[in-house]
Amino acid sequence: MEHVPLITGFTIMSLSTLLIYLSGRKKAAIKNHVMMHALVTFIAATAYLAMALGVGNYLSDNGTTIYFARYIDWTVTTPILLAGLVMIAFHEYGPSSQMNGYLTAIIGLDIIMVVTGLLSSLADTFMVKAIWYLWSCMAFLGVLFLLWRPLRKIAITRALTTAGGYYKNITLLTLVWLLYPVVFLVGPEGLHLVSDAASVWSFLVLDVIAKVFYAFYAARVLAKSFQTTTIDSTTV
Ligand code: RET
Repeated sequence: MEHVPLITGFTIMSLSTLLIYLSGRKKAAIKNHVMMHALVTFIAATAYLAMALGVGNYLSDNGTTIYFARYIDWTVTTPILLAGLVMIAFHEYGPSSQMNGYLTAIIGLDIIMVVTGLLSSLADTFMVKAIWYLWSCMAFLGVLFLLWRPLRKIAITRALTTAGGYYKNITLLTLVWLLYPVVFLVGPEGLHLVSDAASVWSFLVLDVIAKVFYAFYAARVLAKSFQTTTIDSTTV
């Protein structure tokens, strides 16, 4: 178990939750998005605390530690991040929009991606590990396809004020998310080319970009799209 990166992760995610909340709570136009991002880091802080305290860390027969809290974190936080993007793509559709089933589809694929990633991590033989890893990658490709094809088209044709913001956000998200399967593959849960410590540190760096940096980036990009001036929320 890697105490230093796990406690570091807990500290960064806790402080980030406060910072994201405090910096965005008065921006009425993007408040919903700010709350979603603060919830993501809050859940991550909780997961890092559980991992640091040794709750849900499973030592498999071949000596690999599997952190269940990490997969529970991803199962909850990645749908929140994707839901934010679907909402941006459908921005100008109005409150009656059912989002054409895209919300259900993208969250479904995303949850399958995370759960089958966990199955790959738990598998004993190389073959079974590889099958679940590839299955997870297929679901991930489905997520990326929805973001880059139908949802991007919808954002361009309908969500005129936020289309640019949508594009910038999916670009950053795709670049960072693509690194997760790479870190998994070279880490102890995959080919074991690097140590548990290196793997935990790498996931921490990715988490800071995907959850914390992305929160501020998305808030800036969206606020620009809306051309909002800060409004005191008590007046709205
Ligand atoms: C796994 C391993 C199996 C193959 C694939 C994976 C993808 C994981 C991703 C995780 C993203 C997590 C984020 C969390 C932030 O809150 C499960 C590692 C494709 C893309 C962004």
